[in-house]
Amino acid sequence: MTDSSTYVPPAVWTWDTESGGKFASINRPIAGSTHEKTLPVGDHPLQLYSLGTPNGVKVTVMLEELLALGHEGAEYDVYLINIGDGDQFGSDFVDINPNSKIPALLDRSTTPPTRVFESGAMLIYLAEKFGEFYPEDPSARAECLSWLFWQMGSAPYLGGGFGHFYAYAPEKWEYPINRFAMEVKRQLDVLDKNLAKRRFLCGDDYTIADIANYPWYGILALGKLYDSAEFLDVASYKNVVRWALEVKERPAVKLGARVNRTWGDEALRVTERHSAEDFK
Ligand SMILES: N[C@@H](CCC(=O)N[C@@H](CS)C(=O)NCC(=O)O)C(=O)O
Repeated sequence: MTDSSTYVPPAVWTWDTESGGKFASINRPIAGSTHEKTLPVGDHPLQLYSLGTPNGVKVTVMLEELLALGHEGAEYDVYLINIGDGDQFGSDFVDINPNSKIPALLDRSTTPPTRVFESGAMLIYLAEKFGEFYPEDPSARAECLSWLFWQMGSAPYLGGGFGHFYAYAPEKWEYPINRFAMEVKRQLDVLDKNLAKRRFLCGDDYTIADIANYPWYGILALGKLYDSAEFLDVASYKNVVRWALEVKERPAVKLGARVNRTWGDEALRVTERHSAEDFK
């Protein structure tokens, strides 16, 4: 790779260099499948293909929350998609998610089956399908959607920006780390100021906005993302920490966070989930 101080972009970018960094081997500039691959299908209406990253956990937490409320229709099979091995480029997966990223959801209770890609779209789909964690009043719903879409728009700066350059890039470059640390601290302050006035992101009730934000900003505030707690001084965002500590204790959050985990405490990993028995 060219030194950043001497690099002059060519007139037309070409895909001919190894960028380095943790995910270099799976990144490519084209869409579509690379190989034929049939996905497994279980007995339940909802089939999820995912991995236990923050975007994947949003959906498994939502499903566990729905099951905790007694919605049997929320029973799901979830299969592991190993993005390091390129499973997201298999033909069946790309049919569900043309964007080749986990999570991907297929609802087989409809005819034809309904595909859903983008974790935020899945939260809204499930919230509407089961009538939970989503305010009915249009103004309250708009506030909930605002914080949900805030997360969808903001987290790429945290993950793809700050996390990439602080934790995964092949070298530490001051310019991008400064730029994204500044933005992530601003985002934490946005949340902190909101949570100074509210118990949950949209008010008194726990909603899909909390479910979407917790695996990113809650985990960050609890000092468990990118080993960055001291660098970002996350403890100073006291309202975010208070909110994260409350959400963390929800039984469904604990269960959902274990699903599709292939790292961390082995005793807690549930690499595939087909029923509540899998947690035992
Ligand atoms: N906006 C998408 C982001 C999904 C996403 O970035 N997934 C990552 C893992 S957290 C992924 O599958 N990466 C594989 C790749 O980029 O090839 C969502 O929220 O569903």
